[in-house]
Amino acid sequence: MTDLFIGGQWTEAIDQRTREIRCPADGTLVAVVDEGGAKDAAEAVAAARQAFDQGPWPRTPAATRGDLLLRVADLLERDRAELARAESLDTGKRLAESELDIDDVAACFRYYGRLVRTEVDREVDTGLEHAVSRVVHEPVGVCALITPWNYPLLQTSWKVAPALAAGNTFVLKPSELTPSTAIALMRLLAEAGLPGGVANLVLGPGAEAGAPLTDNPDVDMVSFTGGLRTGRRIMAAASGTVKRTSLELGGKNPNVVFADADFETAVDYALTAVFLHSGQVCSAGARLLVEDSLHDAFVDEVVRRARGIRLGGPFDERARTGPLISAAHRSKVEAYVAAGIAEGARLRCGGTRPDDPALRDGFYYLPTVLDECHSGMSVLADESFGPVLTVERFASEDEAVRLANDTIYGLAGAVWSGDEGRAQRVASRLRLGTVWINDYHPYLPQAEWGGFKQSGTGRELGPSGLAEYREAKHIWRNTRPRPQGWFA
Ligand code: TXE
Repeated sequence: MTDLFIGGQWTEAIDQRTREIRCPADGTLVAVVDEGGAKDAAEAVAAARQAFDQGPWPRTPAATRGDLLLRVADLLERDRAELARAESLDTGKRLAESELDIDDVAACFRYYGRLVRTEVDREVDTGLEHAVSRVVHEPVGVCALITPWNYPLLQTSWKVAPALAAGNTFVLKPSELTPSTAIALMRLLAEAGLPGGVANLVLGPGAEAGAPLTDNPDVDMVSFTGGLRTGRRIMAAASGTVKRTSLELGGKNPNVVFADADFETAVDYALTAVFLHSGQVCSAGARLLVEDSLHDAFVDEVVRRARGIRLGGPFDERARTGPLISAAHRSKVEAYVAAGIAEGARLRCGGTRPDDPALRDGFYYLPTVLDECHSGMSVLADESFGPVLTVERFASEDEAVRLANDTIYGLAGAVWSGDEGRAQRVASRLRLGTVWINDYHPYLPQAEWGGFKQSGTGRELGPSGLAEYREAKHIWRNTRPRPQGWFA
């Protein structure tokens, strides 16, 4: 096996360890891949460092880099079916969702390819006759890109595309659970003509293959998407050499429904907000906040429909959602629900594994609704990252805002109201990186994505996504140099 990609060469893990990748929907063996560790990570960083310091990529004109990204987008579209299938087998996600993910991946490469081709240096007015000044952009250097398992290739593209557009070199460390599409991407980057050493891939567990990237002095930047606890650890490790960090650490996202919202639409989206991909979405609308007068009817309808959601594997076309990523993750979700019930939440549906024998070999968990939740409960504080909806009620606009903001997270959320003025007012008071009004989950590659508060640092997507991977340099030129005479 040669699944690691270092310095333009496919190579095996130095310690020759391997890992079985199994589909979470039924446990079938998907692949056996190399499992790297600290030594592989060090080699990959050395290759990326050399490519940055001596290779052509950082000095390649931005327009040429943009052209390469556009070629990668074409290749992603060519291989769409194969990539979507690989993503579904690794994650257990419905094939139709993986296909949309691959479309979004191609769109991300296309967006940054075009953006970087059209950029110009910024001239600055010095106010002086004898001096001109401009600001240019340069790559940050060697980037460690560490990605999770819920949207493996999509999260990777949000980092790889802007990092390459800006002229960096990188080491990618995908989740040990879902490496297949990262391996495929390395092949496509090479096919598109990326010079050796610019893109490097290390596989393996976070503590062994990921952590050594985060304190290596030759790494200039760490971009990470994953859990809050890991994010804190990475920030601390990166502080030793003051690396730039860009972190997306999930959310505990409020979905705020006022009584004057369109009932059918708000119910429908409340379900999608939390149960899409079994809640394994950083922006999942896991906290439903409903106005008192609407509460009973709204929650009854959400529960009725949640009970009817069909679970199934990637290729079950009638399934609406799939399994959790692993046995360990399902245990975590189970413990979270048990804690909520012990704290006084009212279990309205779910709260257990399905009894369908056809689902026995997968890590399934039923869509779950916990009603009567209130401040101070751990179910409102922590991310479950599973198909679990908590319900709180509120009596006024002020209370809705206060409860919605009562969290250490600040990634995303929604407001539902038929009153445009109220919706805008509430949206402006929510401490969230993204607020949807009468909608849930859409995003745009050309708009920003990222968290307030402990949901992270920095921004992905949009022009700010590119700015994350660049240094701005000010170049001042004296056009008439001559002695000043101060110390004559
Ligand atoms: O994530 P980790 P896990 C949340 C979600 C989930 C929890 C834990 O709540 O239940 O995180 O999930 C690598 N140094 N999210 O354990 O550990 C790891 O190998 C360097 C939210 O799966 O954060 C993987 O590649 N790297 C989230 C990546 O970090 C390390 C998506 C993410 O794993 C490392 C996923 C270390 N010390 C989980 N430890 C989102 N924001 O969308 C681990 N890794």
